[in-house]
Amino acid sequence: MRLSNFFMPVSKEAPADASIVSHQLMLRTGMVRQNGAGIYSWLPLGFKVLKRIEQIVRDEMNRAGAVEMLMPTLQQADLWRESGRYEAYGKEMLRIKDRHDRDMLYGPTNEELITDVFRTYVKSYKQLPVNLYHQQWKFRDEVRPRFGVMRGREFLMKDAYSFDLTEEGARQSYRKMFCAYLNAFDRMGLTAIPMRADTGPIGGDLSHEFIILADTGESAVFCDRALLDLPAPGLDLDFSGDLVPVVEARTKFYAATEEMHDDAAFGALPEERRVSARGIEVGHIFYFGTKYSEPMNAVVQGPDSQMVPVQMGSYGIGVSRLVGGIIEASHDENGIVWPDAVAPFKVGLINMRVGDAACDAACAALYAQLEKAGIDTLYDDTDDRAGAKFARMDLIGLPWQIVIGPKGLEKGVVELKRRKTGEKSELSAEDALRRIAS
Ligand code: 5CA
Repeated sequence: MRLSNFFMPVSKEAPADASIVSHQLMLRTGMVRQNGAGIYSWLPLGFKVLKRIEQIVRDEMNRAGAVEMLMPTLQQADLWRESGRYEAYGKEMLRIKDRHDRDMLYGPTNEELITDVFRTYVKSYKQLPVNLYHQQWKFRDEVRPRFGVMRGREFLMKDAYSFDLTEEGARQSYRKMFCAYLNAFDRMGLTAIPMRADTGPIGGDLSHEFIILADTGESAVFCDRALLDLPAPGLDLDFSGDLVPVVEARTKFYAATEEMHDDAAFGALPEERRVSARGIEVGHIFYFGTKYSEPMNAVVQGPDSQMVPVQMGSYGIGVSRLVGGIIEASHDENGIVWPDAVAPFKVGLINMRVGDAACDAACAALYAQLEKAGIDTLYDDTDDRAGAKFARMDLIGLPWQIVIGPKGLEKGVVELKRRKTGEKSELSAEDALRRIAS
């Protein structure tokens, strides 16, 4: 992408109405534009990151055997009356009437809708297990939308729903999601810690929140330091195998959110292992048995011909919240430092002297090669001052920068900079390309 042709309204000043660094940086880099309290337009740069996160989530859901679909944002109130949640959900739910005076709502979550899909088509235990997910916008009329996309009113969520015949089957589905989450967050460059959590309006008795540690996190969290260094299960994990040890390797350590915190158990840890911090909830998984299947009559015929309500769980990831969360976890005084896997572009190519025939030709040639190699590149072909170009490239935080100027070209070299470390080297354009591609 040529910057002269892109839409990236970067501003120099820190916005006055943003209190945390990720929100400030998202506004300064022109990733989002607020349209109302907790409601945002995703401008091209922010949209690219959102799509990258969505794709990682999709890969890891698919790898764990979940199947993607898409449900609507608007739902019929009648389904929620069946589960009993229409009244129970309270003011967070945006209630709407259509022209026929029918009660509708903008979905804050999808347990009812997916249970209705399931009961329509699945009648026998032989069709189980099933895990269906989508990535769709939700609306929750939060009392205090704040911190930009981290606590929005309209936000993008990945929500998956599992259906099993038995409780043990449902627990296995839960474990698959548990492991898939660790891999997905790891791919995004995050250390997400599963913590025992309260189930709130979703319900059920088994639940983990996946928390990344950050000073600006909304919740107080407590965990064993050992959890910070545990590697993710890895992309070669066999999801059809025994996942109990993989999950237990994590759940054996103390980790809890404020609501579930047990001071005595935490205090029993050696002091140097006690981590008391603030965290951002990027995912939340639930096992709730028959809470929805029973009232909504989602039953299947079991092996003994009896009709039984299915065992369910639901599994959410805050896709749009993650954009802010990743910035909270990865930035420095000059701006964002995108982890490679979620960066909007992999490379920023800076032409130091636009209009100079040699610089223009060298940049055009390298830009073409990068694109040909499938390396997403933002080519700064504007005639802004060199200093302004460097600052802007640091601010938007692409993993690699390549600077091409007249002095280097005389020596036959370009400058390659790794944003994360600030490490710079001079090398030929071909070697720069090779380094980035590896
Ligand atoms: N139905 C279940 C799981 S599918 C559910 O709704 N879970 S949840 O309420 O915990 O939401 C799932 C994830 O969405 C949360 O972990 C969080 O990362 C994200 N999320 C929740 N509320 C907001 C919000 N107001 N703004 C941005 N992200 C949010």
